[in-house]
Amino acid sequence: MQLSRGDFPKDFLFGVATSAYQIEGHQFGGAGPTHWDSFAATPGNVVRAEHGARACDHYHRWAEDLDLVAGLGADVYRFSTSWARILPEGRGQPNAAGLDFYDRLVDGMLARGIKPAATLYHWELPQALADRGGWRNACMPDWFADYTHLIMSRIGDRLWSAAPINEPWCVSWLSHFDGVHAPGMRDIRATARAMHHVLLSHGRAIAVMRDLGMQNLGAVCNVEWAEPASTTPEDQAAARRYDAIYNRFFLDGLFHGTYPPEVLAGLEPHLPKGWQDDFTTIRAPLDWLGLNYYTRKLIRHADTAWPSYAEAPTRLPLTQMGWEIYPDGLRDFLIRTARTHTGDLPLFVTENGMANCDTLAQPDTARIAYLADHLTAVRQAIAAGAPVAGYFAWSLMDNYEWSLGYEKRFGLVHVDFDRLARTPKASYHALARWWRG
Ligand code: IFM
Repeated sequence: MQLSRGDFPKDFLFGVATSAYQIEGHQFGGAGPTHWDSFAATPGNVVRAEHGARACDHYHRWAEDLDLVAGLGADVYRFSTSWARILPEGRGQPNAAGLDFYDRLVDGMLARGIKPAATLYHWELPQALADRGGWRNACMPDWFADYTHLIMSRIGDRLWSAAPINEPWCVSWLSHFDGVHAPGMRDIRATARAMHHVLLSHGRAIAVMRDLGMQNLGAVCNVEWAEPASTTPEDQAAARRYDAIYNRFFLDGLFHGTYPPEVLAGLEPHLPKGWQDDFTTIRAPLDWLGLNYYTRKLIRHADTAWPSYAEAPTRLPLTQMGWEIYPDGLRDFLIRTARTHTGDLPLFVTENGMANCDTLAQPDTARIAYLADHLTAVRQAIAAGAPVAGYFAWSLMDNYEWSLGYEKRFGLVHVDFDRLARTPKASYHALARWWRG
């Protein structure tokens, strides 16, 4: 399928996204230890115990990588700053080399005509803060606000946009309830506190950035379309609980100043005292909302403790992650979110893409089809009235896929992790044709 810029509204923006720990090479440049380093060093947590010490060595190869972004014809580059690179202990003494690195990176984008879109936290919590309870600790919003002030005083004047926290569900639920990401906890109380503190930290960071005079501030939530596996009332209620935990908890907090009753049924006893008083901060007005969308889940009732749901098998094709390919979910999410939460606020698809068993010998035609189908879903959402203003492909290049290590390849650019050579895939060339056309 051929797509082009002309298929989208006049000012629609196209971009690619990455994150610090997944590409930079955390051992370089004086960054401090993070909870991902300890998580990965613990046997059984990460495939082959792989970690982000070298990753794609973007720390040294950033100029070549920004040339690749420019070569795509991208308007915007969504990157993240690493808290532990800027403040190796999480607080206190900054790492001058870390601040300098992000200065160079932002200037490098501007020099190539690329708009810099920063995210302040994409998961590499400084270990010193993890030692103090991490996202469970009620001091996190203060610490996050201090970190925000430090880095944004340095680069905030040149950013096109900024968002505090990538994917609050992953930071809290996936990491403290499912135990799949660092810190690998499975504890309902830790989960409730992390979920609330993540949103409160978001609100504090927005306030800090507004005080610095920054504009175009947003939030980035990952969303998953949930459908009941059958028409039974039990399965329907299970799908609603899944949707409430995964999607609506964060959107309701940010835009309605409430939490869904389905979530409070399980988490309310574990939320920090006085949580109801924090919504003025959490609901700080935003300039846009970003949705990261990859897949849908079919959900059935399970006879377990709350939240009493389980995933049901699907018959649709899967990506290398085992995720169902379901572009309609992106269309429906964009339409639903505008209707239920954001109204006229601009929406961005801040991540979308697929992992594929890519080799240099084969063109990644499956990824080209995935991207075309999801961009078509975006067009359908726009036609239905959703104010979608941009789309970011995940990811610029193959990188560290967290607990799944380096074998899940999401990149438009192939990375040979021995030689660190970058080779644009067929999907890179297809996007470049569409975005330049
Ligand atoms: O690689 C991740 C990214 O860090 C956050 N969003 C989902 C991607 C694919 O799993």
